[in-house]
Formats: sequence, C-alpha cells, structure tokens
Amino acid sequence: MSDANAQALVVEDARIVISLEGDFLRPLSVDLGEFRDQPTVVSDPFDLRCYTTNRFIRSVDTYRGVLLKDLILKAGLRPEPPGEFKRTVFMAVAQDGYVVTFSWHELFNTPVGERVIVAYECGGRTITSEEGAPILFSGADILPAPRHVKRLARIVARVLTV
Ligand SMILES: Nc1nc2c(c(=O)[nH]1)N[C@H]1C(S)=C(S)[C@@H](COP(=O)(O)O)O[C@H]1N2
Ligand SMILES: [Mo]
Repeated sequence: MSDANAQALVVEDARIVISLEGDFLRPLSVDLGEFRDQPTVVSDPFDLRCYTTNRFIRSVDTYRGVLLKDLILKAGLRPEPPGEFKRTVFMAVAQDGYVVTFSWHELFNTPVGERVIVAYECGGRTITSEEGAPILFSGADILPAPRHVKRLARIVARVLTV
C-alpha cells in the first residue's frame, strides 16, 4: 500500500459520521469531527450495569463528546404546525439494529437532555471502532447500560400522532 493510501485510511477511520433522518427540517449527515473545535461535554465516570439483570459490566472513565441535543438542533425540527415538534420521539439506532428512544421533552425540557452525549473520547483517549465508537450515553439514567449504545449509526425523528 502506498503512503498516500495508508494516510487516506487513517483519515477515513477518524471520521465518525451519524445520519439524522425522518421528521427533521434538514435531514443530514454530521461528522463529529466538525464539533471538535466547539465546547464539548464531559461525563462523570460511572459503573455500567445492565437493566435486565442488574449485572455489573465494568467501570467506565469520563466520556467526551457532543450533546445529542446539539446534533438535533443542527438538523432542526419543523416549526409548523406550531408546537407539533414537542411530540417528536428520537430513535437512536446502532449499526447492529439496537434501538433506544428519547422524547423531545426529555431532551429539551428536563435535566436528562443536558447529559445525553455522543462520545468519541474516553479517559482522554479516542474511542476506537472496536471499542464501539461512537457511543451514545445517557448520563442521568438510573441504570446506564440500556442507553449506552455502541456504534451509533443514526438518529431517526418521528412526530407521533394518536
Ligand atoms: N449497539 C448495541 N449497544 C448496546 C447493546 C446492544 O445490543 N447493541 N446492548 C445494551 C445492553 S442491554 C447492555 S447490558 C450493554 C452490554 O454491554 P457490553 O456489550 O459492553 O457488555 O450494552 C448496551 N448497548
Ligand atoms: Mo442489558
């Protein structure tokens, strides 16, 4: 392999792209690298524990990343009809098809939203794809494992109707 090809592969590996699909104003793909020069959010260390079994999985160091809210604001929500965006549910979908949900109120109108991050660093080191990058993590959850989503691929917005 030429040096130029090797370099291209490294650059490709460093790009973490997440697509925002569904009921957004501007469905788009975002490269988390674009956020590196903006203020980032750092979570506290925590113990990963499964909701279903209460099993302790492992201790996790501080994550650094961007707020899910900020990614959503980049894609925007439709202003019309007025207030309809408050019925939006966001599905965070991993590469393996694992899905978790967040409501608009939870993210934008409760303290939970201040602690939902898409992380690309752990303990000051870049998270590798083998380690599950990018990782979506909801830092205010009682049991963190279910909404600790490895290999996040997309955020799908759906405005619910009764
Ligand atoms: N992408 C993805 N992330 C996931 C899951 C999954 O199946 N796929 N399972 C969740 C659940 S229920 C648990 S308990 C933990 C398991 O973490 P581990 O795979 O690192 O042991 O991952 C969480 N994140
Ligand atoms: Mo779990």
